[in-house]
Amino acid sequence: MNRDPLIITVAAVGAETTREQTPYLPITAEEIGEEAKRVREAGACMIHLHVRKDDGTPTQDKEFFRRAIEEIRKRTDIIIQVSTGGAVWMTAEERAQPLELNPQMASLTVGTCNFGDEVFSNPFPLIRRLAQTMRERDIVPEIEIFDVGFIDNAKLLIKQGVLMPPLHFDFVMGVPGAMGADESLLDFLISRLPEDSTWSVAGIGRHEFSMAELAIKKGGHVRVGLEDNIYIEKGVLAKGNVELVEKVVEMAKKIGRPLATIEEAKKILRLKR
Ligand code: KMH
Ligand code: ZN
Repeated sequence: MNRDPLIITVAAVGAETTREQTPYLPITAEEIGEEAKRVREAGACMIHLHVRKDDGTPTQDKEFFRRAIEEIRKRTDIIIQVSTGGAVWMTAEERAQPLELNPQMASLTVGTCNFGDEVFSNPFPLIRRLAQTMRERDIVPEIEIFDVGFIDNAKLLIKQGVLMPPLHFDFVMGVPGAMGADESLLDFLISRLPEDSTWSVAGIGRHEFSMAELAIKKGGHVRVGLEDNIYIEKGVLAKGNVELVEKVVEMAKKIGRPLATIEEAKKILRLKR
């Protein structure tokens, strides 16, 4: 059994989850700062960050990111990974904005897929542009894999010199319109990764905890959070991101994976700062 330190990432806000769906969604910069502190204290090492306007509308506005990051940094040393995915209707210019703040890490989706009734559009020129900005600014990408062929896209981008291995991948499993979420698929994805890659799983909706358990057992890392799932169990809302993290911490304890410290996580993820 794998005993390597486990990185728990929290997708705390997202772009699609609403206050109507759950009253526990953090929206303002202060709420996000407080949530980051709580999940860090519960054992998470990284926050995958989206931000919202005060009315809850998702935005990639740099100033909203700046404020949220300030509030997070006032309270905790958690690793900050900004989203460059944003919401499906955003332009490439909008999506790139938070990179100007030189965060430690940023998400980078390497393909296009259906996303519910919408399309999450990531053509190669957009991916190349985001990847290049990240490289210029020493921002480490987390490669988001929503569908199987995205791994081949990542390999092509490595061959073209756009992405530099070793890379950290996140398998987003169970988005309606993209790949499903089960063990055989996870095993296949792991088998297709470029050498020396590290990986995590974000199980969407009801798949969140079953996929987290598999990831812990197989030596990967875990992403949970209200972006991906709002329930702690069937029909019961999680009272914030912290409950989701606590459930994964409990699992890790039972399975025997220690939680990564921030320093260990930075090393595993090969962060530059
Ligand atoms: N909101 C989704 C369309 C990312 O953050 O990089 C895309 C997303 C991925 O959340
Ligand atoms: Zn996201």
